Formats: sequence, C-alpha cells, structure tokens
Amino acid sequence: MKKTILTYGTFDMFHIGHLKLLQRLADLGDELIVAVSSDEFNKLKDKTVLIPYAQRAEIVANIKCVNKVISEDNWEQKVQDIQKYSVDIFAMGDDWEGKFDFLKEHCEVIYLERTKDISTTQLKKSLTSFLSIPKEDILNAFTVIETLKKDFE
Ligand code: C2G
Repeated sequence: MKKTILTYGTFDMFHIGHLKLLQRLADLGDELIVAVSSDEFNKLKDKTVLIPYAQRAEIVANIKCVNKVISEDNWEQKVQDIQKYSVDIFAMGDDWEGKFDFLKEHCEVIYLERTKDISTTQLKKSLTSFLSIPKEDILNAFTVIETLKKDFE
C-alpha cells in the first residue's frame, strides 16, 4: 500500500533545516505532500515573509523528495486535506509538538526533531545586523584587508 505523508510550513528563505525535515519525511513513505502557507495566511499568522508564495511553492516543488505542493490558506483545512489525499502520516517539526494531536483520529501524527542552529528568524536577524553596518565601515574594512593582503604579498 502506498504511504502518503503530509506536512505544512512557510518555508521562507529555504534553508538546510527545511531540507532535512522534508528528506526525513519522504523516507517515511512513498509520497510527500507539502502545504506551503499562502501570503494571506501568513498575515493571519502574523508572520512577516520575505519570499512571496509563488516562489516558496516553486522552490519546495523542485525539491527532489517532494511529490506534490498544495497551498495552506487557513488553520482548518488539515482534516479536509488528510481525507482528500488519503494521508497516512501527518508530520511537523517538534516546535509544534502536541499542537496537532487532535488529528490522530484521522491519521498517524508525528513530530520530528528540528535541525539545530538554523532558522529563518535567525537568518533575518543576521541579515538585519549585517545590513545595519554603515557602508563606510564595510569599505574601511575592505581597505584594511587590501593593505594586509599587500603586506603578505
Ligand atoms: N524546521 C526544522 N528545522 C529548522 C527549522 C524549521 O525542522 N531548523 C521545520 C519546522 O519545524 C516546520 C518546517 O520546518 O515543520 C517549516 O518551518 P516554517 O517554515 O517555520 O513553518 P511554520 O511557519 O512554523 O508553519 O500550519 C502549520 C504552519 O504552516 C507551520
């Protein structure tokens, strides 16, 4: 019997944590369906997203281990999706531990350990702090590096 896995996420600034989760989920069965949160739904989730839905969905759809991408438009659609796609396993990263246990009457529910030391929030913070460095300071740093390089030549 074909085993179908379903997961949900924003997948903004796609990173290694997202990839490793999808690969581990795909290893649990035969078909991996990923519901990518729409831009409207992320507003509802009060989540600021850098990459628009169409691009996030295209990136996820082109991940080798992903078989199908659907859009996530509200919190309520999960039961319907599980029935529509005859889902065997509903899975999320463990930052959602216990939050979707109510789905256990419809299919198996599992939470996988998140990949440590990487998150979109963290990437955004690094970018913001990097971009907040005054241009002059960055240029000065390059001048110093150039001088050092000459010294070493
Ligand atoms: N993830 C992970 N390791 C990380 C970062 C994220 O395993 N270092 C997992 C999360 O646990 C989640 C998935 O990657 O299962 C997608 O993460 P987000 O894009 O942050 O998803 P989120 O905004 O939490 O959306 O209805 C549920 C929501 O749509 C979940």
